[in-house]
Amino acid sequence: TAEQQRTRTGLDKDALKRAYLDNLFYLRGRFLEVATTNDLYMAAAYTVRDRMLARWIKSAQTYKDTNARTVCYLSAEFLLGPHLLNNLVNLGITDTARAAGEELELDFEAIVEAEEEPGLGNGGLGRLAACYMDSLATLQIPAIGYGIRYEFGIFDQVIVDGWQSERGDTWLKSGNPWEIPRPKLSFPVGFGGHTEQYTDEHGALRMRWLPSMVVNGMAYDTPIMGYGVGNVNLLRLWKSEAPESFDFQAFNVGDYYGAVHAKMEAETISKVLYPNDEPEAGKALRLKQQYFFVSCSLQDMIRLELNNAGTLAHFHEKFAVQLNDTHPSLAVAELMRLLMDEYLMDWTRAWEITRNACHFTNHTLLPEALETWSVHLFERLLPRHLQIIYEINRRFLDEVRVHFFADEARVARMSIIDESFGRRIRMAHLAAVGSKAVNGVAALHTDLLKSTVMHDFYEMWPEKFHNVTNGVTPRRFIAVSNPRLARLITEACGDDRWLRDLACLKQLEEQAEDHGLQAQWRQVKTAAKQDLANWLGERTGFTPDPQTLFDVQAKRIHEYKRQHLSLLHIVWLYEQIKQNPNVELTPRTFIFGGKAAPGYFMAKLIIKLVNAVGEVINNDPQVSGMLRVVFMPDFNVKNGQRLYPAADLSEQISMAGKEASGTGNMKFSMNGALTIGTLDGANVEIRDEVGHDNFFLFGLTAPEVHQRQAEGYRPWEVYHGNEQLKSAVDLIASGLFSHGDTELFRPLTDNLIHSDPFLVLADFQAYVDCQRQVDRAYRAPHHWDRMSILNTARMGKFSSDRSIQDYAERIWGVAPVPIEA
Ligand code: 26V
Repeated sequence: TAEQQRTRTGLDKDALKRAYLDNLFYLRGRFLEVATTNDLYMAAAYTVRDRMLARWIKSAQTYKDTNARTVCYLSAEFLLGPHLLNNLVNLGITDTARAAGEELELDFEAIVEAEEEPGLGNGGLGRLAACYMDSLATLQIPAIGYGIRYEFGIFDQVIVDGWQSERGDTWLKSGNPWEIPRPKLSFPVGFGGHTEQYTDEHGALRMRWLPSMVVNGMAYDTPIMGYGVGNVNLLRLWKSEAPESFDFQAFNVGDYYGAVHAKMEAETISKVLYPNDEPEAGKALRLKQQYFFVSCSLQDMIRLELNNAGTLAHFHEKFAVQLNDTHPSLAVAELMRLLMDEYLMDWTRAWEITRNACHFTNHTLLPEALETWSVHLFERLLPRHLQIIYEINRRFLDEVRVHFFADEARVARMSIIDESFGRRIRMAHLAAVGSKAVNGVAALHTDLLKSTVMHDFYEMWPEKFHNVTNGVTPRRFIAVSNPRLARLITEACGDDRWLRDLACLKQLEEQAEDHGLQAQWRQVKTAAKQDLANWLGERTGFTPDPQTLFDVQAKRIHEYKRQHLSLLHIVWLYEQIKQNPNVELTPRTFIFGGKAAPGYFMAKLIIKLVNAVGEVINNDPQVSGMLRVVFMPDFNVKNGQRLYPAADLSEQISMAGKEASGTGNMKFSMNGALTIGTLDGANVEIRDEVGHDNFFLFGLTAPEVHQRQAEGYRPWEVYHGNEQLKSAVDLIASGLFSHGDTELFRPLTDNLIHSDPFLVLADFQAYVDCQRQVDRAYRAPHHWDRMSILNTARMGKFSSDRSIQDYAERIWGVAPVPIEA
């Protein structure tokens, strides 16, 4: 049985082969000859998972024994992306697994492709959580990610007649081999009902909450493997279920349909991921989701601490709770409730623990994105929490009154309750008051946070505010997605230390001018472009030419991100070529990707315009070889991994002051794309790192934007004052891209001319001029290759390892607990 054991854990080729056939037979009931692609994938997944389990158990045991402080990352979203190849890379057995596959005559790539990714997030915020889980494990920091196991993640996007159409995501339909259900690990979560006061056995007045409905949260555990270490951390996602007793009771009184209905209602809570970027998602179900996962997670932490220490007095020393935006900010009220109502602690001690356990990250300054919930809804759903929030607020506002002596205007601004239109709870205020630290996600964003939306809080508690610039994991976004580049970097650096310590990439700098490296660098890029071209050809019917410059904008579709600024440039280019077929231009392929929130009309119209412009341009023989436009459908983690390696130019063109950080910008740059961008979010820091000469900067700065708007911005004056801009806008309105329909794109062009809230027209000329410089630079290949190499070489700062190191030292005060590989 030592031999059997090795079949489960051995990392050599023969062990992998034996394990694979074993799993295929015993877990899927198949021989190779009759297995479906899904069977082949599942057997591979189980084979890899087996190799993580012993390390997972050992990690959990060691963490428990050492009593180390554990990071609990609370996030409504984890946008993990496919596990299989990532886990192979982190285990360090990709080549062995490929060789084992070959000997079994398996199609390794097809098996990797077969995985349906868990899309449990919208975009940047959810993907950041996933990168941070990877880095926490890699840095050997004990951590648990807590979230929701949505049955339906982000919708699949299909393009029908140029329009986005949404298809339900069915990531669980063929089974999820990475998760382990824990039916016995579940917690009750109440909703509704009322509260009552009572006197406990010591004569103290206490509150109890008698909810009208209770659901159970059941744990599903996924191992998160660190790179090159033995540490495996835990991602624990909660699924809502009806308590068994519930339907039984109803069944006994004969209300069978009532019972089924109650069960359905309970299961609805974790059914579907909401778009986070659509205003007016203020639905009760969303608040229920937030409370549901926060309560389960805190109950779980309390269980762990009571098992270990037998008391909750040191809860905050044991756990560093990180609130990923305001979605989990109810944790502040829920931890207070649990400590006081369930564990009979007094207010002062409970507040001390809460305020020292929680930390809050803000991810956006957009006013319409700042979460508030009506007091009304709270009264109905969470009456006890409302009381607690009132009491937190009462005590807090008294502090404000003393601190800013007799400044009632300030009190009103800072209150957790917004009294202006209907009473609403400001979740960011609750999170800030109840946390030890508040952080923004890029230097500029943190500065703006301190000077605008959280200015009063910053003045009251300057020491509470921190900046932690976002980062992304080089394991997934270089090693997994761009193996050719990874190999070349390792060769050029002499070893693969850079994958653990991205600052090592600096070594590439001295070779940036080396024509030998440059040639290889270009080959790697061209091969990735060819791969992408083939994929796009299969999916869209249009195969781009890898010899053209690949100009890519991939991110959620949003007006503030200004995909339409790029479109105006494309239309302008088209006019130039039509007017003068000999105009000197660098042949380009513009590639767009991104989902629009299902209810966001303008974003959907932008997608339609990309496709409409593409249809006309791509079919115009006069511009063939010069200009192409393609929309990559269903941009998600998996498709992102095809895009980042293939980009020559990365578009990061949001209106300055609007993009909190951006993280796609980092993924592109790591893969050797140059950036054209505004001084927004992390672009500012990327430009400082890669060198100002290696970054194409344009556009108004955040203070200039502010000033323009304060003066009264009049886009129609810009429109009438710039002939080229006017003709580009007019061309869109003319019907050229809409089969003569002059109404279709009118909402977009009218909005630009008459309102233009994101200063697209104001930045148009600067953008076009900057793109001309890009054109010129691309025509000098050695110069371009050098800049490309320098971009990759100087991306050390943007590894999520650095971000997590910052959090660990400056915010959480946690130390590594090494587990041997
Ligand atoms: C929410 C809303 C709601 C109302 C309509 C407009 C709107 C726009 C965006 C959002 C998203 C808010 C949270 C979020 O996803 N922020 C993103 O977080 C990333 C990770 O920190 C960061 O890189 C992105 O810049 C930031 O937009």
